[in-house]
Amino acid sequence: MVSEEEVRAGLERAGQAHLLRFWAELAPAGRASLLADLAPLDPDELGEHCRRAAAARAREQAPLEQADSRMRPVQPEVLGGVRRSDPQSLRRWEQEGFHQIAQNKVAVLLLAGGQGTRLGVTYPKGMYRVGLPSGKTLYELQAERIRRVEQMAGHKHNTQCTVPWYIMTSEFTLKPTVEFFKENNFFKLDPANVIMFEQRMLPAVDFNGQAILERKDKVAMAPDGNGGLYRALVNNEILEDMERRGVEYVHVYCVDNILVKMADPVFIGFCVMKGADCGAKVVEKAYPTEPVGVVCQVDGIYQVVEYSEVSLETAQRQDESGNLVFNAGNICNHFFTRNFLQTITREFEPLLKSHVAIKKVPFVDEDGNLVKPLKPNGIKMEKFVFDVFQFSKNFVAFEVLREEEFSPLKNADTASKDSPTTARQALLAQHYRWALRAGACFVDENGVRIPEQPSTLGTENPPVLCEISPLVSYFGEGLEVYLKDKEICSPFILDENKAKLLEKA
Ligand code: UD2
Repeated sequence: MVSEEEVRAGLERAGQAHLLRFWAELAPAGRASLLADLAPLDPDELGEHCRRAAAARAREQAPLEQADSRMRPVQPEVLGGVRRSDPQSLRRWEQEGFHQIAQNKVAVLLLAGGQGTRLGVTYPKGMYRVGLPSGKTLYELQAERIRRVEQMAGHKHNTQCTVPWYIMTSEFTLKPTVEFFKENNFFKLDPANVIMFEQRMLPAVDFNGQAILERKDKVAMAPDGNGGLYRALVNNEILEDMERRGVEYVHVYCVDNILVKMADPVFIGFCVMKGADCGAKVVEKAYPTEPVGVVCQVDGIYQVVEYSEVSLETAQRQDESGNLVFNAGNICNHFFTRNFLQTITREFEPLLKSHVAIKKVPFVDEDGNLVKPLKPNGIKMEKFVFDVFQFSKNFVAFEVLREEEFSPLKNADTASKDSPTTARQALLAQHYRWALRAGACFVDENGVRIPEQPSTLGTENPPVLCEISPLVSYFGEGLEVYLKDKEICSPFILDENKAKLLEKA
């Protein structure tokens, strides 16, 4: 246990001794908890972090203008896509993806250390229910997609295979996530193949370069951004675990996209067959200011320019045909080879840029009063997961259809976009389209046929309620056997049991 004297000496060296200013009046429990916050912080790193935060905030506007003028759109030679590529290529990529999955070479890695502030829940976002007829949470959908993709790959290659699920959490999300998985029996996945680990937390800093005390006995800490992944991989020996399991390819994704295709065989196969070390899925941006980063080149090097760091003028720029010039929206679905991740962690992690987020951070004032600021007062420094793209030797991008693959849950239902309602609608519309394609005929409770709307995209409620379990179908495949020419009464949940009954009928 580190003593108060040692911590104090370190803080003085770092110019942060104010963090102990209420020490004398703290009870033993408060002292212990403050020491627990401070002990893991290396004084030199802390001092550097605080100095950098204040300096970065001071020059916050400058890099924007520079990056804007140096941006070029994604070049066609690195871009594949569901609409751009021919059906034979898509089929070959899918086969290749399944082949790699069947050999246990593919893992998925979930970034789940965020605080979900915009959604306004106090628990991890993955535990959220968007109000589907089945009542499933985001985690349950994801777990079932893993089981299904394992099953499909195994079936095609006559083997039993595993897609390990790595989950990066933070101090905020680790405990509830672990508990939730235990309560739900790991959604029938083998717990040995669900590997949770924690990212680092960093102090929030005020505009004068002083770390903020949130309470007399607590430093205001925040996770170090989803680019904290690379340090967390090292600290938790995750790449070693991957190597032991023979994992070569990793599909990294963020927690809140209800349509995410876990270990998508087409995307994996595309990246593998292109010999890529790093890849990103993109969608056409829905509108210029949509809060997604844009995949593009800056000075000839592929990277993502985050939505918060691009000017309105650049975001709105159009070509002669009226299309957005920077149209490749990042959906936070990335492909990395394990070798690439190894190179990043060994050589490049320290070079990753820190991005500045200016936030309202509650604090205790000089007199010990708790203050909830009305204006932003604190700097949080975050690394971004995609900032490693610049180190790729062979970067590729794959464009997917928004209605099939991207509907993020960011906001509460008071917002009109990216909310529980829009996520629910997107999933139900997708399942409705799949069911129609498989030949289902929907009727109401009186047996009267409900007119079909095959182009329902999820921007509104589909005309019927139809939810298909990922355990029955991963991307719409294999549904004819249950649905072709069947009269289906809405609401309709096609789960494994129902599928068995329909198969017999
Ligand atoms: C992310 C992308 C953005 C766009 C958008 C699409 C980044 C940096 N930005 O923006 O370009 O693709 O998603 O939906 O990737 N997380 C952590 N640790 C942290 C912070 C976040 O694990 O310290 C996770 C978080 O739990 C989530 C993911 O990273 O799963 C994305 O975080 P976000 O929702 O804050 O990112 P957003 O919407 O600003």
